[in-house]
Amino acid sequence: MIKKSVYNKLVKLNLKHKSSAIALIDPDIKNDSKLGKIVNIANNAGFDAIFVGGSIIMDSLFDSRLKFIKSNTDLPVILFPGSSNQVSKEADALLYLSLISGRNPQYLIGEHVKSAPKIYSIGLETIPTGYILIDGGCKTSVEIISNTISLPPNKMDIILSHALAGQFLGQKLIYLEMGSNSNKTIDPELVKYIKSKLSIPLIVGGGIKTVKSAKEISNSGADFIVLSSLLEQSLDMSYLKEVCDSIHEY
Ligand code: 1GP
Repeated sequence: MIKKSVYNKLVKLNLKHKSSAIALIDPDIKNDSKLGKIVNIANNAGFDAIFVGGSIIMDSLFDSRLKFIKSNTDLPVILFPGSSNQVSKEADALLYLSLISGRNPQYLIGEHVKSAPKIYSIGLETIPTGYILIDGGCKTSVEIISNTISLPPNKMDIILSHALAGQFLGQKLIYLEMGSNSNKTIDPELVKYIKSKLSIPLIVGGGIKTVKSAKEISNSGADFIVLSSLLEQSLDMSYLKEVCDSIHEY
């Protein structure tokens, strides 16, 4: 059987929506007791896909939680790996992340080399993604773990140069990240500026916790909006529905 490309599926989503909503699930022990509820909201609030991954997993149950998520949803399940250890045949695809805002070779090529033989042997689809950290005012887990620094949000041309470099290197997506649970979101003006110059889809995430902020980012041209903390912390189906509607609707 020929598997359909998950990347093509993602791109097609945006033919019917203003932006698409992605539920990011951290498969860590902290979410163990509420994993079923989180997946249920991802399925029924209007999300279009699920990302699974985290900077650190505090036990060895990554695979079994991923299996649980996959067996309880029909949405595409895409790995958003914190390291080469978070590669699994249970997922439909993998964001093959290059942390292009940083200059740490481990996250530009090292983790890729370590994971490549496993990806090859399980036949997992890879979606090359340029990952760009933007400073939200406090140090994020990704900065600590990756030993990189984020880009200042007011240096729009520097951020654009990174995004374009990612595109020219062959990335299929650019992800602008403010950090999970950030007090700020990426500035919609920055999203608009980057989007106006890129010809590949743009993902935006970090700190989006209200209908207002989701709508602003979506109106500014983000193709995909990632929500994690709101989902984990509120578990409020009707509010999450409102947020997803505001992401989808023109
Ligand atoms: C983090 O962009 C994501 O990688 C989501 O951030 O947890 O703030 O929604 P939040």
